[in-house]
Amino acid sequence: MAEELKKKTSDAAGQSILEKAQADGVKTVWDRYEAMTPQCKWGQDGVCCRICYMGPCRIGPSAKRDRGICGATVDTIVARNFARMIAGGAAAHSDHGRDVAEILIAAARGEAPGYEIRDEKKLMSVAAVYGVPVKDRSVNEIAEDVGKAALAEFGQQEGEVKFTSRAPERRLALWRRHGIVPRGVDREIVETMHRTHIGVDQDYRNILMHGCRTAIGDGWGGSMIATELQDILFGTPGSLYKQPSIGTMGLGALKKDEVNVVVHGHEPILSETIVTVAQDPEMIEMAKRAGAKGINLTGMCCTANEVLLRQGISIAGDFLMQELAIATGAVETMVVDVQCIMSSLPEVASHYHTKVVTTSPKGKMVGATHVEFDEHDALNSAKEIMKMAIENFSNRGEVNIPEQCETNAIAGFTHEYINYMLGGSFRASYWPLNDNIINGRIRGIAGVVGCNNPKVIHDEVHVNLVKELIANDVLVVQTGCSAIACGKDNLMLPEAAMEYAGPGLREVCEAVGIPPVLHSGSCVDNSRILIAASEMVKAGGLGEDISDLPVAGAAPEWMSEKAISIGHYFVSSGVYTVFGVGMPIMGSENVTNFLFNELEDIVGGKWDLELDPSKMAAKIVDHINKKRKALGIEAGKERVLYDMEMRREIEVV
Ligand code: CUV
Ligand code: SF4
Repeated sequence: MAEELKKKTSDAAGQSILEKAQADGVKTVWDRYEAMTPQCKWGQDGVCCRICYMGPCRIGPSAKRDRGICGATVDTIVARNFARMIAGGAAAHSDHGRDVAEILIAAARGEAPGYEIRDEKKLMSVAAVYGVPVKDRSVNEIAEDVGKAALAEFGQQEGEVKFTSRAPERRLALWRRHGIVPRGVDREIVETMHRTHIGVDQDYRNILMHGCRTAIGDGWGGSMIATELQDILFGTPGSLYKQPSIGTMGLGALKKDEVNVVVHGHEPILSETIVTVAQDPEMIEMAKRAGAKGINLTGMCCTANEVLLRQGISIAGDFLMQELAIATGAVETMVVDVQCIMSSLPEVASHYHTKVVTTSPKGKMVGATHVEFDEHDALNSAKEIMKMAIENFSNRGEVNIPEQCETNAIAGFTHEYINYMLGGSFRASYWPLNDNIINGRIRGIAGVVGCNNPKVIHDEVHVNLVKELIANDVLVVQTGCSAIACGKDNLMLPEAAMEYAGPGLREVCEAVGIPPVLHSGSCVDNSRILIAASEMVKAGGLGEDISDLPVAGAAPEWMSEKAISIGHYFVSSGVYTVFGVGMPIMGSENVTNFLFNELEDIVGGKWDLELDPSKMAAKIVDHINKKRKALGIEAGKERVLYDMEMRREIEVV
């Protein structure tokens, strides 16, 4: 049994609760995955087309079926499917960004009590990008105009999405040359849907280049708007308080004797208000009257990252742990908004006392309680949810929170904070970072991001990849569930540098007092990595463009369309990006070759696929070495090869 569990998740607490869930007769994602295997090979390779109802068509190796009924080649079909994934992911991030813009406007007008402008510095920097006048105007007047300018980016039909102007000059020039600067966020998504309708764009290269434009509209548009405007409303993590947050990570963050409320999903609009309400003395008093010691708020998935970064709220788990959290029997309420919420939650919750509460009109679930979150009356919506949770405390059955040592993680390494941390308030700058890369202490930087996927052992690929990278003096920057995976594994503490980092990286971490693995936030916060990379270029000494930097991206356990959009905007921004698990393009040699090779000559970045974390690390390090060589800053360092002993050491968790 124990061996079986280890093949599902590498999280020890997760294993014990999974065992409990099985004993309780609860079906989890792993059971459903098993029931689904063997999975459809056509779908996995991206060669199944359902775009029109002459189909479905699937292209196989047999010459008889080498085209769809409409005549589409396998290249067209695979490219269209991939482009639609980009559009789906870009739509999700961007619709989130749009919501934030609307709240910012409402807050500035005084129509959203509870929300206010918390980071004026960030407001001013965004106002400058949008050309919003600031002289002799109140903060709220400026904020309203910034919100309107951001909102207009979605429906804009002509011109350029403004945040692209933050990219290095060369990058923007390259995008312009190839006609892939997004005109408006929504426009490119809609155009992707149009182009991929039956009988429109049939040239796989042309489809995928428009995919670049759409994805850039996500990374440098919708996602960046979400991040920047959230910072304005809730504070830029790290920089506001001149220190990052510290929180607990893992199922052990749930508390036996307190009312446990888990916020799960993506938008801090909701969770920030729940944080406020959880600290309300009146609510705490109510919890005590119900027999609890207090209220314990924890997060799940990207919402968790948002509230950890800004508020130091603990994280109960990543994507594959949402059902397990409920199976502890300790969760009074799981409050969800949008994205990555498993449809199984109400069913799982029905085995326990847990209430699943949906809050967004965009995301309802049969079997859940819907409390619509009204931003004009946010506090009362949050209080209603909190009261339900408190009342539910007495309905608890058996509770089993896995004993685990407390895993802390430091989080909040936004580009503003990195800047401050390295240079101090007065000479804030990226130069010290660049300098450490040039002198070879830090070999390069890898962004390791993305989801979990039951096709691989939960969290194992993330953790093993990241450990090998830091052993090779690669500083790792993380977001999303990948960040939670490594945080749970104690990699986001300064001590981790002593234990796992190579000598150069260790020296830098010790001098600055940072972990070797930096938590930069949620999925939309991948836009922070784009800005950090642009700042590195601007600080000098490492080339003229993001594609010159010794950096790489990875999503070792990805599953969502959002991950594909993120991958494609990293590539389009000039970053070598390697995914794990598999990619739904392998059915077309031409598409694979275009994404894995040809694109590099066009945009300077390219895709890659590698399932084994060790080989993935090797590819990233080799790529970084190649870039160092081109910059003339080879450190003469060979890649550290893991011998068996080192590997054993690493595997002892
Ligand atoms: Ni948006 S997209 S599973 S929560 S990182 Fe986590 Fe992150 Fe993927 Fe979802
Ligand atoms: Fe088949 Fe072409 Fe219709 Fe796709 S668009 S389902 S390939 S006929």
